[in-house]
Amino acid sequence: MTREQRSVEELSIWEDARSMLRKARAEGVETAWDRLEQQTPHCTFCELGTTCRNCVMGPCRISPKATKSGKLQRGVCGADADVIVARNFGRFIAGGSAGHSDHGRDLIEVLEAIVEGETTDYAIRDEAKLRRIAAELGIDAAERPLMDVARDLVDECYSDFGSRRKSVGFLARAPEKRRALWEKLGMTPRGVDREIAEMMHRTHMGCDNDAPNTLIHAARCALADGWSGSMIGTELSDIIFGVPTPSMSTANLGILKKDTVNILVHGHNPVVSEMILAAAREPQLIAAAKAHGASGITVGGLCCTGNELLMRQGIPMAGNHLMTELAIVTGAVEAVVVDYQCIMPSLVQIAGCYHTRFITTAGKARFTGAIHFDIHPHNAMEEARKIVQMAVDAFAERDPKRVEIPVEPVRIMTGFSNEAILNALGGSLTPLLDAVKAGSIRGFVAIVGCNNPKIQQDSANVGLAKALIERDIMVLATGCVTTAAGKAGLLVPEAASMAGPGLKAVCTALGIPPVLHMGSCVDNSRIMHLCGLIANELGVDISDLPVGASSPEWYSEKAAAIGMYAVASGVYTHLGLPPNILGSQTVTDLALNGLEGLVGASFAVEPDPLKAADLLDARIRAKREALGLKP
Ligand code: BF8
Ligand code: SF4
Repeated sequence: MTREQRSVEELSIWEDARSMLRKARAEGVETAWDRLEQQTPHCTFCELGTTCRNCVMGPCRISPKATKSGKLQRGVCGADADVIVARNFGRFIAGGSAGHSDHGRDLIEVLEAIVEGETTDYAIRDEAKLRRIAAELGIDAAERPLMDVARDLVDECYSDFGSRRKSVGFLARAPEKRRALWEKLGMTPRGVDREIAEMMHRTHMGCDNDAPNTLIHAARCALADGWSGSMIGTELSDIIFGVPTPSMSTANLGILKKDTVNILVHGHNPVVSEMILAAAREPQLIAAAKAHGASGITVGGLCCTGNELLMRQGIPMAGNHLMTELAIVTGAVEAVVVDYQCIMPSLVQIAGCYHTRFITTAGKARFTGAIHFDIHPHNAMEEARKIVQMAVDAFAERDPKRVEIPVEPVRIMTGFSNEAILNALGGSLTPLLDAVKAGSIRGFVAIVGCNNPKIQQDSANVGLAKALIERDIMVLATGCVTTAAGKAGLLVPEAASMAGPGLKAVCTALGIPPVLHMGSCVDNSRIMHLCGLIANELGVDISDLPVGASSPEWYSEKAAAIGMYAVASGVYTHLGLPPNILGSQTVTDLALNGLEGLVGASFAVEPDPLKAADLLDARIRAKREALGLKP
């Protein structure tokens, strides 16, 4: 099937993944790992970032070596490697920022539909949070009718996407020092769509031909994502679906049940998946499942929409990015219902090898060969019921001989929103900061992001998390790292036994895990907000805090945008593999070193998770010493 097939043990650290890879191979089902082998070796120019397709005088590619005449190569227009790499990276960041932020905008549209009475399927579940967020953004929120306040909040959020502002609304959450620095550097994000559009403009032929200047705008574009587009996504999701609170759930492919109708929700936005879950809990659909011989309906999560429902509703998690294909290979999935982002097009073909219905729901994310339901706020519940009924009907076609559910699920704890963390601490950050000052918690590292078939699945995600907690560094997990940490047993209070003595004592006292699940990838905005709160409490900048970020197995444009806004916010950020920038010495130097002088943080690239733990540890040690704390 492939040129040099690697053993399943080399591809993933998990038994559920390995079993399903064996089954996929036996049944002739192609996976991302097979396609990676077909695509290897990759184009060197593309890996280095030195190809340009921005106009039809090209495409052009720049060799890292000088030409025979000794001159450095340039594109037809005269762009050199620095310009081409910076332009490509800028567009990459704009792509990621657009993804998160357009997701945020969809939440504004749902809130608007609630306010305008266009839907009864959605409601404002957390009125107090709505009033609190509105007041934070300068809206008179105290005595007025709820819908009037909500209407103003809708307007306020839409305005963050436009061109009329000097800075986005939630930027006030960042420390004053940081905002002054952004202003000085020309990095203050003014409007989400504006910064994304300006990045497309700057990277047209004949515009921004100064690599550092392009990268400054890439940072501004990413900051618009982290402090506005994503932040709006998180805050409005909490208002509409509820603020997450700690609860227990389970993870891995063992959450699929032989005797239930199994529906997996995949993608990012809770707008559709919340409705699927609500429909699947309705008595008449459960009765329909029973009429087909099933004992009920299981709704399991994949990727970030799974995280959203895990955080708020405690649904079980079937897996992360590289488990999405393998979940279908169990032969026990009646339907995969998707919205958008990170959904491999291959799922259509794999679903076609089984009885699985592959169902799309967003006009902006159609898949040829899929069954499509066009879901909007006004018809969401009605369509969700039809989808669940379709899954129930598919149960009759399940072939028990092809069903293999390889493992038993493991327990996980979830739901650590900032509100929940503050609540667990008795309403103030003081106990947490006291633990940091005393050195029981030496610092915090957010481990975020994806799987990438170039890396043994979850080896780096889990390896880094374990190495950090051993050193009394608390880990905050979002996105696809969640299921990785959960499967490794790190998301339960008992995992405190794997932590260093200080962190173990804190976790035991509070009854929390040493790795806290804080949500989906847009919820990295919760972590930015928390950094702002802690820095303000201590009267310092975010770059002074003993914190770090890491994306050990990242793959996506969105992960790059997250890394960029973390660094631009002052958080030292580790990546397990480099972006496609190595063809430019200027851009590479800036990312790995130069940004430190500008924004007080930089990227570090290190494939080995233990060496990455050393880098993050050294950073935390230095920041603690600078704050006058024992390292
Ligand atoms: O936004 S972690 S593989 S699912 S990009 Fe995608 Fe990466 Fe998963 Fe969520 Ni985030
Ligand atoms: Fe080539 Fe310049 Fe056109 Fe890019 S913009 S394809 S480098 S001519």
